[in-house]
Amino acid sequence: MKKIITYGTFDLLHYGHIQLLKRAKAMGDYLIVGLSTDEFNWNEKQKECYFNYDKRKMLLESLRYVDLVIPEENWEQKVNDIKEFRVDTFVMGDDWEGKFDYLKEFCEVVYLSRTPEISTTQIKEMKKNENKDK
Ligand code: C2G
Repeated sequence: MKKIITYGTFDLLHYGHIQLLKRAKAMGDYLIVGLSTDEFNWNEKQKECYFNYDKRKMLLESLRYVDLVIPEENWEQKVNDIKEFRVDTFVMGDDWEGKFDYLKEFCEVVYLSRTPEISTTQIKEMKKNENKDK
């Protein structure tokens, strides 16, 4: 069984995230998602999530492409995750191109093209503008 892993916040889940997860799953048989906890998002990525970890986890677990969701609590856990789950391939969007090359010692590292024109930030902006127009 070929195992794939990817990590992210996946807040306000949108088709850019789905495209990434779909392509990641197509590379193997089993997809694990390291989902950033609320604390990790705030402390390390200065991201305040619209949906909390449990809701984001529930959304991901409802997707046909996702087989397992684990918490991402720090930047350093990736090596242990890859070893513990016997991961074959680590996948990230290419906005992270090169940032995780150190993982090549442990598994294949693949950066997939991001889906342009959609992001959680843009969704929030669109909502803000809609409210202004009201
Ligand atoms: N993504 C994408 N296209 C978009 C938006 C996001 O392909 N339009 C991808 C990102 O490249 C990433 C994944 O979807 O691979 C999750 O995106 P985020 O939730 O923004 O993840 P991020 O905050 O970048 O966290 O340790 C890694 C970090 O946890 C990644």
